[in-house]
Amino acid sequence: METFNDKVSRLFQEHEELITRKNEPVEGGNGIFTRYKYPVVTAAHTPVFWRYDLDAASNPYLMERIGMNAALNSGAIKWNGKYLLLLRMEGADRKSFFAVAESPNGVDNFRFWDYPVTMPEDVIPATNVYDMRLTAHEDGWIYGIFCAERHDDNAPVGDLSSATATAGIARTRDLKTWERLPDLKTKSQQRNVVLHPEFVDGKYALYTRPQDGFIDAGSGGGIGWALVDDMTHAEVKEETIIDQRYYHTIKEVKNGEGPHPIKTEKGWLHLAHGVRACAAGLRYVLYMYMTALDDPTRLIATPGGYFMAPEGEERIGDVSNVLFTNGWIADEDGKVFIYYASSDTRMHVATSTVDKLVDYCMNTPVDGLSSSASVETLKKLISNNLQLMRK
Ligand code: M1P
Repeated sequence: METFNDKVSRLFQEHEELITRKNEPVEGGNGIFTRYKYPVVTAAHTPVFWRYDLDAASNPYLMERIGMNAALNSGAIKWNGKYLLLLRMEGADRKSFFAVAESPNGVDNFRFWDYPVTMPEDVIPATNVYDMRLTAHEDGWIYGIFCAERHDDNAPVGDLSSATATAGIARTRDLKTWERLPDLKTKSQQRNVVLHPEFVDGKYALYTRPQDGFIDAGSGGGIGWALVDDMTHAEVKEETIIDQRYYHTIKEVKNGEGPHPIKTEKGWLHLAHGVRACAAGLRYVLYMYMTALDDPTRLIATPGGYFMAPEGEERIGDVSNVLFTNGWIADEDGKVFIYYASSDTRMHVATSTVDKLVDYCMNTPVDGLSSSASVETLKKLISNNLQLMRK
């Protein structure tokens, strides 16, 4: 009969097999990026000692005591030669929290640090925190901006669902000890706020996403931009929309900046999410755009349509039909690791290069905003190709 210690050994062995499983690129694809066969981090990747009480006296049946529900929307950073994900973990109790997992190669062998992040709550405490964007800023700090969610105390008595979204801010020098800064002051609610890595006109620059309510981006217009004097008392005084939403596009209902943009010779390379509505609910896809180096508010490339949409098992999960990203890593050799979550459940990686992504942005036709415009764009490509093929 299997003893308690045998069961413990089995748990650790199965877990080790899972986290050390070699990941494989999926052959084929569209030439823009490469997906990988397995998710890089799931709830099951969390250490056994997070979920089980390993004391035979207090847990004779060796039952899971603290359930993990999902591993999703993760910030990312290259740190001491390792690929780090700052994960949004969600427990069975629906609370999200942050935890770091590191990999030697960016595509597999992600191993959690022993403890999750202790995020100081010496501001107005939040009920839930999630979706951190990491920015190693030129001021020397690593900033984490995330959504701090609180119950909306202005909601009618008995309404336990209404909430508010605010940008929480913290900074660190080692990704272990965090200093909490006051939340971002803005006129509207905010989610998907991201810090630009460089000073602009001597100020900190933020990508924002003004929204009418907790869920509804409404009149917010799109991805905004704001300059801020001081991150220790960050306040958005003026906000301009730099990436607008349009009717009948992949970002008709909402959009939001992903990770901070990557600086390239041709401009700032952006990755974002766009949301449309359909009979099945909301559909979240990833899209890209580029802005000018001399003016990061000026769009210079707006490839039409989505860059990545949910496929296969990615389409199913806690919130189905969702791809979401808030982390990528550009290596010194130009390789880019795009970390994305599917259906608010698990984390994946896709790889590409800076050159390919810039080419994608510069040469993918823009969205002409109507069926007839799309047909004209398609006809142009077909006709050029037919001429080439007949030569
Ligand atoms: O459920 C999909 C996503 O919904 C929200 O994103 P947005 O604010 O753009 O609608 C966030 O709650 C995000 O965490 C979640 O993945």
